[in-house]
Amino acid sequence: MTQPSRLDALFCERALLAEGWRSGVLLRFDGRGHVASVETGLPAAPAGVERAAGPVIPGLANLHSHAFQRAMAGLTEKAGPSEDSFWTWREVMYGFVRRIDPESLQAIAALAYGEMLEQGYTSVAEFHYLHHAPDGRPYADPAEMSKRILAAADDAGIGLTHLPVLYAQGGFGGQPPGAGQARFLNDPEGILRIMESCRAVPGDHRIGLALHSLRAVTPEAMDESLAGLAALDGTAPIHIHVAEQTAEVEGCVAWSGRRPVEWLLERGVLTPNWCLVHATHVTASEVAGMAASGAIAGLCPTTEADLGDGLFPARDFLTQGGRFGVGSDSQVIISAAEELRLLEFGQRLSERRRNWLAPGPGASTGASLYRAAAEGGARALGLSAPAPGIAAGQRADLVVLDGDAPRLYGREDDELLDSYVFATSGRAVRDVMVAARVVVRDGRHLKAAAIREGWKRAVTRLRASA
Ligand code: NGQ
Ligand code: ZN
Repeated sequence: MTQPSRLDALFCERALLAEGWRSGVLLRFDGRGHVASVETGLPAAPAGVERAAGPVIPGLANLHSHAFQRAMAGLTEKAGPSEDSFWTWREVMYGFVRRIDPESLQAIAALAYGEMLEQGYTSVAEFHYLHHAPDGRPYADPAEMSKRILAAADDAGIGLTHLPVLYAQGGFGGQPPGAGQARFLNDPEGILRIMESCRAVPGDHRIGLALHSLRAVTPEAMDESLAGLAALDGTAPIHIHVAEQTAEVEGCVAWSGRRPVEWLLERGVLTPNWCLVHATHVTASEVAGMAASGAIAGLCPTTEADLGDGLFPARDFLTQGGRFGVGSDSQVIISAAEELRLLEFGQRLSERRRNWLAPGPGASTGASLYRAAAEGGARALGLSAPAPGIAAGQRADLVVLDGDAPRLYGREDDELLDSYVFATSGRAVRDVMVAARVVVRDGRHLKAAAIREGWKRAVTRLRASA
C-alpha cells in the first residue's frame, strides 16, 4: 500500500520539547522521517513549511497491545455461571481466539491501530502470541500471523515494535498446555525463527521478544530464547507479563519459593531493555529492585481495572526513579489520555488524596505523567532518542492537539496537558504524524473508511463462526 509522503519540516507555534515548552519551533525532518534539527524562537513559519494547527506534543508509544482483543471489547461484561474473575475472562478470551483467521487478525489490528493513532498513540508494541492455526498446527509460513500484524501496522501507518511471544507451558512447573493455548505454543527456536522472518520483512518495524509470563515459560526456555535474542540483537526490547494477579504470585511462590518479580531480580536478568507488564502485586523490595534495574513498568490501567487486577504502587516506584509507560492491552479502551487519567485516579481512590503522582509541589500531575510516559514508552519500544518531549534523533511521531476545542481553549502548556489528560477523555487530538507522515487529520484517520469496511467484514465472519 502506498504511504502518504513525508513532510520535510513543521513549524509549531508552541511545542513540548525535551527541555520544556517552547515557542516558534521549527522541526526539520530527514529522509527516514526522523527529527534532524530543532530550532526555537522563530517569529513565523518559513515559506513553504507546514504550520501545525495547534500545540504539538510527542505521540505516546502504546507499550502493550493484543490487537485481536479489540474484537472482544465490550463482549466480556456479562456475568458467568460462577463468580467472574480474570481467570473466567481468560476462558472467554480463549474461546474467542479459536475463531480468528489471518485475514480477520489483519483487519482487526488495522482498526485497533487506526484508533490508536486517532487517540494519541503513534507507535505500538504488539505482544503477539496468536501464532498457529486453531488446531495448534503452524501455518505453512510459521510467521503468517506475525506478518499480518506487520501488514496491519503498515496499513494504518503506526510505528510497530513487534514482539513474538514465547509460550511454552500451561502453568508453573511444566504444566501441560490446555486446548485453549494450542495456538500460542512455540519452543525458543520456533520463536527466534519467527523473529528472523519478521526482520526480513521490509518496513519501519522493530522486532523484540516477549516471554508470555513466568507461568508460560520454563527457566530453560527463557534462558535459551534470551541467548538467541542476544545473538540476534543485543539491544532489542524484552517484555513479560508479571504479577498481574495474586493467584500468579501464589503459584510462583509454590513453584519456586519466590514471587515473580523477586524471581526475575534474583535471576539477574533485568536490564533497561526489559518491560515488566502490569507488575501489579509487588512488595516494597520488589519495587526498589525494579526501579534500580532500569526496567520499564508497563502499566495498562483501563485493562487492569476491567480485569480486576489491582493497583500498582506507582508512587513508590516513581519516587525511586522508576520508569513507566502505558498500554491499551485488551483494547477495552484505546486512549493515551484515559490510561494516564486512570493511573492517577486509581491512586486517588485508594489513597483518598489528590495529585498523588505529581513529582512535587507546583508540578502538574497530567503533564508530568505525560512526559514520563513519552520517555518510558519510547524506551520500552526500543525507539531512538527517548526523552520527555520532542528532540532531535527521534522519529517524527507527533500529535497536534486541538487548541480550539472548548476544553483546551485558553489553556497553556502544562495546563493544556493536564486538561487533555483529565478533562477530555482523549477527544482533543487534531492531527497526527508518524515518521513525518500525516496519518490523522482533524481527528480522523485518513484511511478510516477502508479500514472500517475491513473491520465490518471481520466482525460479520466472527459472528457467523460463533
Ligand atoms: C493475555 N492478558 O495474554 O492476553 C493476558 C491474559 C494470561 C492480560 N494479562 C492471559 N491482561 O495472562 O494468561
Ligand atoms: Zn497482555
